[in-house]
Amino acid sequence: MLLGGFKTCQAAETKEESANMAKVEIYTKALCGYCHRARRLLDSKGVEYTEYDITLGGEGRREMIARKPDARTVPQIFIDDVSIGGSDDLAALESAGKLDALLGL
Ligand SMILES: N[C@@H](CCC(=O)N[C@@H](CS)C(=O)NCC(=O)O)C(=O)O
Repeated sequence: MLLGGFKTCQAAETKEESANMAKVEIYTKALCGYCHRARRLLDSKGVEYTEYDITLGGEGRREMIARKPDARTVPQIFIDDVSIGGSDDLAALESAGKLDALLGL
């Protein structure tokens, strides 16, 4: 009985967490220090994100430019489809104490 109740509780929390979790996407290139720095910050938060490696250009790069026409550098980070900029911008949001709310944490 007790075990059953505990399981139900866990399931509800998991569902709630994923409902609040933001969609995070990051366009990166290989050997990009700023990309590494951005990923490390996101990893430290334990959030899941989708990474598009555009080292070779192609469709991923075209898509990034379509979403953010003035993008000249990587990483380019999107949270819930809103461009938040690059690694410095991500770090600035963290320093300002605004990143967790954006990430739904
Ligand atoms: N201020 C930017 C700097 C990003 C940056 O300079 N990225 C380099 C790669 S590490 C870049 O995109 N260089 C131009 C290129 O690779 O086409 C940020 O914080 O994201």
